[in-house]
Amino acid sequence: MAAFPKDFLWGAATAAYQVEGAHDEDGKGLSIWDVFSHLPGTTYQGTNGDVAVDHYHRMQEDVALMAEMGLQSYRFSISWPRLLPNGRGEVNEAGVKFYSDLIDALLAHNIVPMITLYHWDLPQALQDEGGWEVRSTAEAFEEYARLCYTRFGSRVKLWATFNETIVFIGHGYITGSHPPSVKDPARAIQACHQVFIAHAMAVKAFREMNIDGQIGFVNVLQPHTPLSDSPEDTVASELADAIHTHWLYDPVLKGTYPAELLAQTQALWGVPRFVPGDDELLRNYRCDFIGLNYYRRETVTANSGETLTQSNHSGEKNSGGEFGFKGLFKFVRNPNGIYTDWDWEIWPQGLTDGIMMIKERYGDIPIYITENGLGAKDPIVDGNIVDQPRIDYLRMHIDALEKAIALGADVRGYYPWSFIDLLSWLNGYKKQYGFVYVDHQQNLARKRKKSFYWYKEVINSHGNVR
Ligand code: BGP
Repeated sequence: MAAFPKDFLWGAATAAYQVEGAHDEDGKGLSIWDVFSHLPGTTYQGTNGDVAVDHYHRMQEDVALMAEMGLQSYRFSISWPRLLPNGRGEVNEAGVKFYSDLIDALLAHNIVPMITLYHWDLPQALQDEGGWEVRSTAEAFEEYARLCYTRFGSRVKLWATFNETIVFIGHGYITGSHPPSVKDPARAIQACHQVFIAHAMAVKAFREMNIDGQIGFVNVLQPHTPLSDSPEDTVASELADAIHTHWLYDPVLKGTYPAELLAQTQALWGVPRFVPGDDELLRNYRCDFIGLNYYRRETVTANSGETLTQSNHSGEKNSGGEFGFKGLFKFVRNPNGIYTDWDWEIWPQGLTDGIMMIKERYGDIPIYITENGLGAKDPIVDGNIVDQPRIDYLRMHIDALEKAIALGADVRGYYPWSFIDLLSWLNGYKKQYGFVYVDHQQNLARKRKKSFYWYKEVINSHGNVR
């Protein structure tokens, strides 16, 4: 018998910019991704989410497919500029209606909605005022969160404030590959701080408005393994843990930054700068749950050289290069690892280990696996999408998840990425993740993949058949 608790939710996930399209329809304002993706050379072969997979117009059809698959929960994000075209102030009622209809459609099929408030599509109007580097964006986020609670709060019980701060801040302010394309670690740390404050403000509003539900935060779960047992690699791996994990999880789960690292960044760059009251906000308004996005682990070695930011966006194996911070650590290929075409290591044990690491450091916090999946170029045989590698990947990770539950972790749901093929931010439409295929040659027609039928059986048997 599988160890999945009775109320465990079998879900799937997407994000607004990656599926909706209709980027300038029905009163929607532009997001930073609408603007950035139109600048030459920013994305893979100039791909963008103007149309994406047209979920905005095909929402009912997509929800019908979710229902057919037996999905028990659907994690999606709200496009902030679709509700508030200027980031604050005037409400776009057509945008509210879209999400309201989506929620109703899900509930009509007994699919539990999980909302992510921020999956990277900041209103451009707020970026123009300084984006995450200024406190007024955190204040606007609270206004946006309150609007969502008011309009959807009686129907939605699961809320996440932010998706993967390390990615949108790291790429937005250190590597420069996401908007606003800055390359300055000090500015990254300050922007990251405003995000934690925005999160705490949104949690405070959630408590003040007595919303009947749970609110959490979604982080990348990325275990680190030293390349060798040399003291240098061990230190490098510990540093990666501190910067990539503790810095992002501690403020939202413990309400404080890791003390040693905080002292170092403040001595080095004078950031993060606190304003009076920040300490209390972080301490008093912590998460009800943590969402973990797990794809891969990283193998770590000491880096005496420069900052490295090369990665594989083409899906040509071994075109990845290395990633690392000057003088601290770098991520390198594990000589024994099995890799995807985008050079991400497939290592299911990391899901068990990562969950247990979270439990050990943060205690019995409820956990949702909010993303997990395989990005691949799916084989098509006689018109059928035979995505066996995805089935194998997910099966191994469900095994790993079951192990963590058996070891005592309080995991309440599993949301593979993604429900449907969608736009990968920097990798275009070539990198597929979905249970549902989208035919870009045939007017974006939906087709069920092999994994669709497989996951349906997993859900139907509550994880027993897989
Ligand atoms: C996560 C994001 C998702 C999604 C996924 C796959 O970081 O939350 O939005 O894109 O990774 O990543 P990619 O599309 O780069 O393969």
